[in-house]
Amino acid sequence: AERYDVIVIGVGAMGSSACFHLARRGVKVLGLEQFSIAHDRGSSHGQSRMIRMAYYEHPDYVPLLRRAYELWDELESLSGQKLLHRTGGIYLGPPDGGLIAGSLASARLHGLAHEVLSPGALAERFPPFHLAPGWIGVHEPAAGFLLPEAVVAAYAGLARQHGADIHGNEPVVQWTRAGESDDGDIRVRTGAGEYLARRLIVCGGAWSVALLPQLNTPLVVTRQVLGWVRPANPEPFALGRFPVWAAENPDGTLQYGFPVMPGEQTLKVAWHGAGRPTDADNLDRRTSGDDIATFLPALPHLLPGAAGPVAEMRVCMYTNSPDHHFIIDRLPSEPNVTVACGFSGHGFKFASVIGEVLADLATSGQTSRPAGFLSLARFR
Ligand code: PYC
Repeated sequence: AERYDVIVIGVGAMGSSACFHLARRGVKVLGLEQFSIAHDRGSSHGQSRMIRMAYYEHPDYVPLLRRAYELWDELESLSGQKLLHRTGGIYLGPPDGGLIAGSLASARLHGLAHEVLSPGALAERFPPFHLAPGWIGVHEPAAGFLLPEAVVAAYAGLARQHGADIHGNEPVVQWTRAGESDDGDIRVRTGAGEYLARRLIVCGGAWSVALLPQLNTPLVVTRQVLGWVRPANPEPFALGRFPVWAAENPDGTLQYGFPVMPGEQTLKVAWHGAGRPTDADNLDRRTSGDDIATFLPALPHLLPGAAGPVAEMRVCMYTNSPDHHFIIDRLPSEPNVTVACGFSGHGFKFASVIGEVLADLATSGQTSRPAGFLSLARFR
């Protein structure tokens, strides 16, 4: 069996970044991906992923986001590609709701640039948006979106340039501790062969459930639908004029969306809430009227000019942790195995820094990045 310093299972958002960070440190790394590199079967496809700093989910994410932004800038310069569009972001909802109150709490605690918009100011500055009675808006200039497929391909390509072996279309059958005599090495078996490594990183997205029975923490995989609608006049929604946005529903879930991409006539809108539970291998990729109902009825109230026929839908997955916060840790029962999972529908924007943290944890057992709040200890 060929021997590596580190094997990474899952070369999606987190895994491609981990492979890059490891390889550029001179670590001998193998990335194993069951589908092609930058595929549309998991959680990192569908044209765009939002990035924001005034993090309503918890202020502890903000220091990680600062580093994530630095690393996104670095990825753009290393790859020579535009991967992050800073469009600004508009958040809409009741002032005491999770989205507005949480975003403002993070912005104020960490001194992040933002502006509270009264209904009058919003109407003047961002006319396409309509506020419900009693709502306010928050504008965050640093927000925008990433191009997920291009990011995964760029990280995998750069990892290869630094000497990483990245194998696409090679599903992992099993990983085990190789035995005491092997000093705790990890053995990974795929359909094509067997590999040994000192350390293993598992970032299997929705497949983490099957890959990590030792996790002892339930992960719920859900089916999520992304929609593209065709407004009568796409111009006000064009990239360069229109921001990314999120609006809070009464149940705390969000509607959200993106600008019209250059050369296109449709804009992406979707619902951020846990969809119907699924198994990663049995995801129903067909779409129906029930799926349309998750994003289209909100548009006439929020963005009347954007409401139009549905042009396309795509299906992806969330892997939800019990508290909807990420899980980044070494396995207590297998300290040579580092895991990153449970991104719960808000992880992609962190992929640049998560890869760095995974490289730290796998090589030295610790990281100077403030990711301790994401450890498994919180569930014990
Ligand atoms: O992570 O920013 C996010 C997000 C918005 C909607 C779904 N995820």
